[in-house]
Amino acid sequence: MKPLLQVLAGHALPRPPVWLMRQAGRYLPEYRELRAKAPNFIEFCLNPEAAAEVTLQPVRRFGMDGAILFADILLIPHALGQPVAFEAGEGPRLEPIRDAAGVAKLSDARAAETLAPVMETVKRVRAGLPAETTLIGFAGAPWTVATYMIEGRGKTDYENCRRMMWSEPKLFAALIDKLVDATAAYLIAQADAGAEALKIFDSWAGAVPATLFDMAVTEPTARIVRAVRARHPSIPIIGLPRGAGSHVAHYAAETGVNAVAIDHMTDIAAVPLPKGVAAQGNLDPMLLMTGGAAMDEEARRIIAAMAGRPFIFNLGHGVLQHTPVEHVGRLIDVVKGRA
Ligand code: 1CP
Repeated sequence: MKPLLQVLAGHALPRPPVWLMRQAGRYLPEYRELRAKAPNFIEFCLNPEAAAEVTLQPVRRFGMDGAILFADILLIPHALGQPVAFEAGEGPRLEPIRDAAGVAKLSDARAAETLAPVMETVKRVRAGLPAETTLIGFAGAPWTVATYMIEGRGKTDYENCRRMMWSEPKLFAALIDKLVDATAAYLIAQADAGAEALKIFDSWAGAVPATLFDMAVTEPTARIVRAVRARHPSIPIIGLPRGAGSHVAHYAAETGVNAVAIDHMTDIAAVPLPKGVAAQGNLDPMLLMTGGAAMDEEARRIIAAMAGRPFIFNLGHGVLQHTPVEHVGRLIDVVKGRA
């Protein structure tokens, strides 16, 4: 079995497998070159030839144990009919959904057709990957995707989301229900196409008021996990409840994920995960940017702290845009015991 899949099955390996969130992307010159040729980011994600190529770029250069499908969590709102645009240097812009009419307009009637190119990307990547490398498909978790759909952009204080959750819980639940169904169908299609593991990114889980955490994060994720397992009983699923702090162990137990990605704010060795659930993480992406002896030491410290447990080396969040390419190569060498 491939090393990453062994760990996701609950086994501890002498050397942890490694991949990095956002390992494909703007820090790589070969990514920037291809990206510059695409008219816009959504079209780039929905171009199987380009998306398969950028998925493979970091694996070719550095030999990670996992390849993460090149796509974006905002393909789901796009597929449900909500206009999504990426403005250069400004991040995503969506027409915000704030009322029942906005939620009612979302339709999954054409979602499978819109997302079909992603499945073609999955097939191409599977065909082009080294035998030991695992292809990880993914989607955003309903809460994190909803933050963009409600606010209309990233990097906010989630004020409209929190207002809706508290004052119009039925409306919020209706939006989450649509996202659960669309996301489960999307992940099942990725698994049908050849994804070997799946990841559910709840990047903004840390913004949810504690009282509402289960309603917004744990339960929607658990529903997606159950739906995927009904079709693909043995596909491993990684959850990232980023910023969830004290909720992480509860999230792991209640969602039924096989692995939990731990952010860099959390002491990874101290998280009480259920038996057999793997941990993934959690080097600070800033340390990958700054590099040097401090990076090597921290990587070795994390590996030593997780020895004997099912563990996948990764960052606590995505590779930052201005990260020197050499630092990424060095980190992979350190984790693989080549340096
Ligand atoms: O023009 C560009 O090149 C845009 C930059 C970019 C890239 C490279 C975006 C826009 N998305 C992606 C790819 C991407 N996004 C991947 C595949 C590449 C890889 O991981 O190697 C994945 C898994 C994502 C997932 C994603 N998109 C998340 C969850 C993971 C995380 O980083 O927390 C989120 C929150 C997004 C939204 C998003 N996509 C892009 C931007 C600029 C943003 C907004 C981020 C924010 O709100 O701060």
